[in-house]
Amino acid sequence: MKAAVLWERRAPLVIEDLDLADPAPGEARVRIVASGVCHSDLHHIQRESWVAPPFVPGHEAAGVVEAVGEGVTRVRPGDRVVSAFGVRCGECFFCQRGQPYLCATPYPTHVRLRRGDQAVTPLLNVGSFAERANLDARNLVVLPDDMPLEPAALIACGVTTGIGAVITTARVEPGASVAVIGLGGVGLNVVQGAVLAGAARIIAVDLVPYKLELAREFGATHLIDAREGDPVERVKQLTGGWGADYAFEVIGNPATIAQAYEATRKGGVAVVVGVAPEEATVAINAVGMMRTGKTLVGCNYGSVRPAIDFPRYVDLYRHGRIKLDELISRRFALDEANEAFAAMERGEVARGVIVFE
Ligand code: CND
Ligand code: ZN
Repeated sequence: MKAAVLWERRAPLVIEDLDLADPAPGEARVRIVASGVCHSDLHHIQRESWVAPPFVPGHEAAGVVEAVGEGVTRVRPGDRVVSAFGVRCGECFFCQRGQPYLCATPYPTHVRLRRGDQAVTPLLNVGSFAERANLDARNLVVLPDDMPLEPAALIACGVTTGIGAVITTARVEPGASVAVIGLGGVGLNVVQGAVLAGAARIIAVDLVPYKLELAREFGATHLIDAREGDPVERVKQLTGGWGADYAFEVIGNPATIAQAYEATRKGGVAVVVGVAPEEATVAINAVGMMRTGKTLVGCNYGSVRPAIDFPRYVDLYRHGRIKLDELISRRFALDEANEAFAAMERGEVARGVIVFE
């Protein structure tokens, strides 16, 4: 089975022929049809991270179930599915509290993929830059027959994280002002989440003119090119001098996280969506935190509950209330995976998607 493998941090991905084990108890073997290209994969490729190579990237996938392991009742062969990433055991302190995105159960360690004697890790418990993957059945959500798999794949991360940040994490209310810093596959979904929430002012910030244009198409009302000066001052100018009710950082950079906090008005909410480097810290004036009464909140996976929220996003798409096809700027074959990341780094795509025959 063909898969893209990272053997060494910062090296190019290599297409390999891997052996895939039979699905273990609780797993389903899924033939991957589409896998979105998310910056989180690139962080694991480029930065020191908690996942050691070799691994197969890809955590934004949809496909068709081919076989199921012992005890799997959620899905059957032939089901078309989208997969969440990570682990949601349903049993731990956090899952019991209805916060499965914080699940405390460790990732499984049994070997699903190998090349010869070498075990290869599926990134984030998915590893969908591969023709097939054994996926934790608890992560799978069955799709209706009329839901195409390419847009469905995006629900697995970018859509859920971005829209979830607005709707589930921050609970933006109608009429609010929202600033979004970083307009990639995730940030554009923050923009369309703000539209869904009824935000009145949606201020989109990026360094790339094409991203600003995309943000307008997704519903941004004001655009800020951050190359032209401090975006914090511009956000304040557009919000009566106070700052936005809500500001979202969707890059993963301590400097822009601080910008999001500064661009939030007194009493407002700044949301950290971007994944910063492991050791990074953010400098925020301490007494200002008290005086301004702002909330600084982290958004892990859009605070999502896949079984509840994925079908909602499918329905919103089917009723024309959210854009998914428009997020797919370019399709790549698996052996173009390196080029797919390069296109993302050059700012040329909203989302790239790896598609399989
Ligand atoms: P992508 O690379 O598509 O977008 C990032 C955007 O930020 C690009 O449009 C850049 O031009 C823009 N940008 C970079 N630097 C600046 C700057 N200084 N000022 C303004 N704009 C800038 O990435 P993505 O949308 O796939 O992912 C964005 C982040 O979200 C990334 O850190 C990823 O790891 C993270 C994320 C978080 C979660 C979660 O659960 N919270 C889930 N998935 C991805
Ligand atoms: Zn992602």
